[in-house]
Amino acid sequence: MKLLLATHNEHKRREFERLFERTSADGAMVDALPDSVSMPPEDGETFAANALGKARAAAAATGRVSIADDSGIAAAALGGAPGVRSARYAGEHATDTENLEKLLREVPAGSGLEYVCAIAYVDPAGGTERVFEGRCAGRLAEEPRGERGFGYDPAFVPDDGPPSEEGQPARTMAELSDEQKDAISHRGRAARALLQWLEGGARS
Ligand code: ITT
Repeated sequence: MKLLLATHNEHKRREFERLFERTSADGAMVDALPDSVSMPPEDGETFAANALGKARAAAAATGRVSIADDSGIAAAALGGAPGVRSARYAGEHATDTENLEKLLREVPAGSGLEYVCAIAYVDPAGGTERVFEGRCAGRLAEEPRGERGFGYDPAFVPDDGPPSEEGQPARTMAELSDEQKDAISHRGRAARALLQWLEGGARS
């Protein structure tokens, strides 16, 4: 089974490819979205609404079964912001670095964070639509660390990450291996829920 992945974010695409490769018992795979397919504005109030908008647009443009990811970070100190606005936190065309720097300026170190990911599944032929959600709790690092991952990962210390070396601070998501991130990440959890549903044969 091949699903069209409605994202223009290369980091997300790579994470989905490896999550599907490692998790799918039936060899389900994701195909990249053609550049010609444009995504709708992300103006929903929830991750689920935005993910559904992207998956529906890809399914309508191609006629293919499509999935989309809408994700972000919620800071307790900001009442849950930036949330669905995480990609545009520091401005409409902000880079990952600008967004990360703004979070480090505005949120106290050690305060609570949560990553959230909604994955929408849309089958245009059968009319089936589903949304799967995954979360990962953590807190803001004292300073950014690590070269792996993307986005807010250098500032995000997951609560259930692997133990750090003696005398070293707890590891950020950007200091984890791909396998370690996938095991606890919001996207890993949502993708496994999707695959379990797909491969359980309950697709109607
Ligand atoms: P598409 O809409 O094309 O999928 P996007 O980058 O615009 O790509 P979103 O609107 O879902 O995606 O925005 C997600 C934001 O949350 C973006 O700022 C990411 O950097 C951040 N984010 C999501 N998952 C993350 C992760 O696993 N690690 C770090 N940051 C993440």
